[in-house]
Amino acid sequence: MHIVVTGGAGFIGANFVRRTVATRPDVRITVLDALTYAANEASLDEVRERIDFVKGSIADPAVVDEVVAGADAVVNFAADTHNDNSLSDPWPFVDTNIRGTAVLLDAVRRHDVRLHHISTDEVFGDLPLDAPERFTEDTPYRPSSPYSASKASSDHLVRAWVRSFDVRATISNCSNNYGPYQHVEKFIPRQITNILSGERPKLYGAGANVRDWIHVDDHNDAVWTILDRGEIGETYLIGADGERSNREVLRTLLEVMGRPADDFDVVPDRAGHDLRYAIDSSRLRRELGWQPTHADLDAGLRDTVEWYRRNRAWWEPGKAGVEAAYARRETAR
Ligand code: NAD
Ligand code: TDX
Repeated sequence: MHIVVTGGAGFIGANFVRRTVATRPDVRITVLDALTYAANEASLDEVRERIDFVKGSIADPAVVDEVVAGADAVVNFAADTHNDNSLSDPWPFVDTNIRGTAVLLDAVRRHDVRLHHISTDEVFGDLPLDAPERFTEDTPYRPSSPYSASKASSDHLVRAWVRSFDVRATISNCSNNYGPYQHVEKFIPRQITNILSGERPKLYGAGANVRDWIHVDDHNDAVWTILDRGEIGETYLIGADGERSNREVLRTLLEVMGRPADDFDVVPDRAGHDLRYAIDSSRLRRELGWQPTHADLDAGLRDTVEWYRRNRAWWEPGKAGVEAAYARRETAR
């Protein structure tokens, strides 16, 4: 089997490539990645000999056509992914997430190649803080940010190409991922690397917002489950029942890292900040037999802290630039 992994130098894509190389020696992998600021080629160092790598954008029809021709499947992780960035400049999100997905769809249609499109639970908007309800495959789309609206658009495009042109595609919407190789702009790595750099963690507002955390390996196992057994044209929600407020996650990180519980700064809140995400993944579990294996979020956070401690060379070069951009944005607000 020959798969094209777009966005394979990013957080989830690189973990997917590494895991696939380790567990499925029969799978040939071509990574297509534009190597934006969010990519880190070092994430692929240990598997580089085992894969083909093409630098290029999913929004470039010529490159995409060449890479997709002859593949059996495309797994589309490529996207602009940070909500905060989408608030200051939405255009790369429109270009990659919407136009890029359309270019990919055209290519898989032309070459009759299977597509699995990676999406997010943010397409559903948010849920009230103190309510039992969770997102399901039937929840209406109600995205809040330019990022989540662009991901919602991409999902609609995939469904349109399935229905109108019989493209063989599946979609998954996953909750918040954590684990190794995540960019330091994101919540958990930002706080861990702040502490490791002698800076205080930064909590948006009161920290009451809830995210539903899943280990990146559980997400990627679910993606393979859908590639293996998913029904064409269908959507599956991926989540591991890991709901926690940002304040609670930060408390755990401070404790694990031996810092006092109040050793953080409260900074101005994100505009339009979604309150709560929560995934009901019973369809994926019932119909395809997937189960998460990293059920213990505290243990997963401890391992993640340990990974950033041991891999300073991976994150340190980009850290100052990310913090400078956050500081600029804070003063602009
Ligand atoms: P990331 O920002 O860490 O990595 C994105 C990768 O895509 C980078 O390597 C970047 O260079 C590449 N890329 C960006 N624009 C490109 C383009 N035009 N052409 C080719 N490559 C391009 O993102 P991530 O956190 O690994 O997310 C991967 C996917 O999973 C995204 O589609 C995202 O929406 C989705 N997702 C993420 C989460 C999460 O918690 N991180 C949760 C649910 C869904
Ligand atoms: O410094 C911070 N302080 C803080 O309190 C940062 C960076 C974030 N936060 C809060 C905002 C969110 O409530 O933490 C929560 C998580 O923030 P992010 O890591 O930016 O993730 P989120 O906005 O929830 O989106 C993530 O999950 C869904 C990914 O970035 C998306 O790509 C994915 O689709």
